[in-house]
Amino acid sequence: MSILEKLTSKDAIALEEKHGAHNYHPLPVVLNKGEGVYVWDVEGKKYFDFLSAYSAVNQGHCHPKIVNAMVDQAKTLTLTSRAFYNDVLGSYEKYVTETFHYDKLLPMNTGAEAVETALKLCRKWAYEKKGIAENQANIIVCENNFHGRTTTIISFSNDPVARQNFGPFTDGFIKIEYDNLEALEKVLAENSNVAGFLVEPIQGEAGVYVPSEGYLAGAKALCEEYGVLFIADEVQTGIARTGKLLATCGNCSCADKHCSGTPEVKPDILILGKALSGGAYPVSAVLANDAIMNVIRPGNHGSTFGGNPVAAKVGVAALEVVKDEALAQNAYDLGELFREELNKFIPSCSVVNAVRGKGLLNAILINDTEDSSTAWDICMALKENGLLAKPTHGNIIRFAPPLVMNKEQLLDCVSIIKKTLQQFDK
Ligand code: IF1
Repeated sequence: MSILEKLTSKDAIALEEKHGAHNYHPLPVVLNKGEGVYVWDVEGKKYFDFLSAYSAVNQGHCHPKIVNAMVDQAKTLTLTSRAFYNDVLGSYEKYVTETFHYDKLLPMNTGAEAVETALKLCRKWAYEKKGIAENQANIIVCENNFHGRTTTIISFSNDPVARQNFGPFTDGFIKIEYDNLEALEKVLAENSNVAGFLVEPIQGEAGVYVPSEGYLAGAKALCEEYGVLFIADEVQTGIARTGKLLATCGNCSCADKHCSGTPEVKPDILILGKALSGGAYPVSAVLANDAIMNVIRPGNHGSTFGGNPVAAKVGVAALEVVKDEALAQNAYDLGELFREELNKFIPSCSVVNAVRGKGLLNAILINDTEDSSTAWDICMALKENGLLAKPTHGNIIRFAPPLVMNKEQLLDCVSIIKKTLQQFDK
């Protein structure tokens, strides 16, 4: 078979099975086109995308403004490395730092790289500004976290599948229960060597755990009290996904499309990724004010592609789309509608226990054991019914459509979800 021949789904899956590492277990669907809230498989079947590449495609698939920005820049200058300046990076850094109200931005590519950057920045600040003895800094993290797949990041994961046989691991992390301020205060009171607290505003992979009202504000206040950096990993929750520009915006009322306020809980270090590029290109970033970011000096940290001109142009276009199309407000409104509709339906369906989430980051809890295949089976049935979603852990199905979805499309998706769940009702 010529590699140029049109592949069937079966062919494409066989090629990956033979020639690709088996580091994923995808749903058996082979996509070859995306547009807005829709994707198509190689046989031409159309689906609603209810995963958005794990909240990277918030702006919808192949958004013309983002794609055009990428193509135009790619025809001009793709990569200079940071050995030289380029004429795009500074403007991108200005735009993004003014959008999120920080002095400086350190550009990277993937979410994990940005998390690693934040950890290094936090440690360096702790040694050079807080005065913690070298190599003694601890960073507090939460049980059931997900921050990426590098060796240091999995060092503080408690997911055995993500950790097994990848040791030895990196020291310097203290794990506490998520959404537990007493646990945080206890560790802060007992350890003078704490540099920072790394937290997801909503734990996505753990099953879309939304913390109690006031948790993030309380954690930030404790960090301030103990002189510890509050580090928010908004790789998945950021860029309008939860109904605000950032999940740490909390109940900030700046509904206007250009956020003029500052987040209700302003992180000392903000980590962005995924939808910072609208899913068109790997773009991530770490933002902080000068008192923190200026501990980084030439040669301390970097990346070949970090801050490349294509990423910079794509990042600006992706954020402009979020603002110009008021995607945070849309995510807020449609999220309320989605949970309202499912909460009306759930009492009548034995296979689902609850729905939870914020904005258009939601999940349903399936009424079966974690090791059952029910959630997977439901996702397979959703696929047959024209909607793509995937379980997170075991019996939880995450629902995260592109934020450009309209009310009519959302209600169509709710109908598909309800019809499918009824197929499993006992
Ligand atoms: C996979 C999960 C989601 C993230 C947060 C950092 C990163 C991620 C909060 C790292 C990445 C992705 C990774 C991808 C699947 C997906 C995922 F299932 F793995 F956990 F979304 F929940 N912080 N999440 O969610 O960003 O390096 O991937 O750009 O690894 O399977 P990345």
